[in-house]
Amino acid sequence: MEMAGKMVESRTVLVTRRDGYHEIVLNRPDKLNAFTVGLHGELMAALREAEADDSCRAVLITGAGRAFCAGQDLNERVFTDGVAPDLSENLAARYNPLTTFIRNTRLPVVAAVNGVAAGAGASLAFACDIVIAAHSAKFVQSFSRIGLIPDAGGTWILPRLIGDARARALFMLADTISAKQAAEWGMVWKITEDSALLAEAADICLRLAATPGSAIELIKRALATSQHNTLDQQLAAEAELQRQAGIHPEYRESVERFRRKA
Ligand code: T3D
Repeated sequence: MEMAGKMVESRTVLVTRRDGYHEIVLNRPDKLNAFTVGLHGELMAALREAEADDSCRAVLITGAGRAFCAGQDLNERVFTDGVAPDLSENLAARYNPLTTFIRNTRLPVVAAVNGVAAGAGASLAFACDIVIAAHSAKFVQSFSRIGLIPDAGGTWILPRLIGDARARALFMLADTISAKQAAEWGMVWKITEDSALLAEAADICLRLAATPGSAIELIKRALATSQHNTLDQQLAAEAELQRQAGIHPEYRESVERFRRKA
């Protein structure tokens, strides 16, 4: 996995600091990279580290082995003496902060879905800014099969990506969707040949790294408010964000470069 970058290995997440971006690999291939408390902790630490690194301008998340992520590790859910776990605690402590972080970070986050993305594993992918998928990848809203509702932002994000009718049926029927279908429905940006996935993801990250980071951050903020604003409110929000963009040195430098035809 190591190329030019420096690799730091931890138990359930692998991080490679590449030139301009950090690559984060979910690394529990035997369990299809299902979320444990440990994986959550390492993933959040990796994301926070990327955000704190001034040389990092994008993040790539993918999975080791044949899966992207199979959602919550169900082996962590033990019903001791018939006592049910309070799942809201895990959502509040882990899944919700993860989704919020990805949505709010200054960094563009690219998901390279290399295999099955199930349950909160699919929610993780859909929380990312740009999602590409290998031809053989698939998506399943498996929550209802085990008596749960979609979480980690899934009920908010997926209907906005594919519309209520499709999201509602996927949530209730838990059909498995191919990467091709996902692309046709607008769940993902594009699909690639399996062997080309990581190269394509790297290319996207390098392009993002070469784009003014101020613009990327403000685009994320504009899209966040557009989800609930009226048109008038959003026009006002755009004006304010564009004000901020306009006084950023990256704008001035980019315009001057254009005028020099450099
Ligand atoms: O609990 C909370 O905190 C609330 C939050 C919940 C968020 C959620 O994500 S709920 C949804 C949890 N995820 C699932 O229900 C998906 C369960 N997995 C599957 O349905 C299937 O594994 C897949 C459709 C993803 C893939 O099927 P397949 O046939 O390709 O693989 P497999 O044979 O089922 O799995 C391979 C191994 O991974 C197997 O282990 P083994 O027998 O070889 O030792 C399997 O048990 C393990 N695995 C797969 N998913 C999970 C898992 N182990 C633990 N947890 C999993 N989610």
